[in-house]
Amino acid sequence: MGSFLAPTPREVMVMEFEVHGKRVEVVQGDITRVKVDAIVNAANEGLRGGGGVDGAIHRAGGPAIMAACRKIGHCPTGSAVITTAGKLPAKYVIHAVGPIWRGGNSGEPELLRSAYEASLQLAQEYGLKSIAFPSISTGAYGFPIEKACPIAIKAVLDHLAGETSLERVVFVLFTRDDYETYMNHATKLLGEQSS
Ligand code: AR6
Repeated sequence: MGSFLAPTPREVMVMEFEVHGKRVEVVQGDITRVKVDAIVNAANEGLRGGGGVDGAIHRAGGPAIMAACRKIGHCPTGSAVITTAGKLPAKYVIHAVGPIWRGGNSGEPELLRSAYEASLQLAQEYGLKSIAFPSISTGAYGFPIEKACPIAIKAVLDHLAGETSLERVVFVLFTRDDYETYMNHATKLLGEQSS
C-alpha cells in the first residue's frame, strides 16, 4: 500500500533513433526547455510573435528575441531566419514560417518541407550540432498533423543523409496525441534506417 501511494516521477516520453550515424529523438514536452544549439519557432511572415509555440518562446526567452525579429522584419512562407535565444537554454532561435492550410492544393506540402529545409540549412551554415523542432503549421495554421508529420521527418532524414554539422535532431511535441502520431511515423520512416 505504501509503495502504491509513493510519488512516482513524471513519465518522460522519449523515443530515439539512429539515422546515418546521427541521433533523432521524438519527445513530448515544452520546446522552450530543451537544451540544444537551436530551437525552431513556428513563426508568422511578419515575425510579430503570436500564440502557440511562438508566444511561449517569446515569453520564456525575453525581449531580446523580439528586438532581433524587428530588425529582420519579414520572413516569407517556406523560409527561416535565425536570432538570439535570449534567456532560453538554447543558443539560437530559428524562426521558420510554415504555410496556412488551405485544403492542400495550394502548395502547402512543398512550403512546409521548405520551412524545415531552410531551418536545417541555417543550422548547417552556423555549424550547429543540435536542433529541436516543434510541429510547424499544425496548430493555428491548421495543417493536419497526419500529413505534416511525414513531411517533417523526411526533410530531416534527407538532410542527415548529406554533409551536415548536425548530430542530433529533436522533434518536440506538446501533446500526447501529437507525440503518438510522430512516434508511429518515425517508427515506420526511421526505424527502417536504424543501425
Ligand atoms: N513546445 C512545443 N510545441 C508547442 C508549444 C511548446 N511550448 N506550444 C505549442 N506547441 P502553433 P502554427 C505546439 O499554433 O500552426 C502563432 O500565433 C502546438 O501544440 O504554435 O505554425 C504564430 O505567430 C502545435 O502542435 O504554430 C503564427 O501566427 C505546434 O506547436 C501561427 O501561430 C504548432 O502550433 C503559426 O501557426
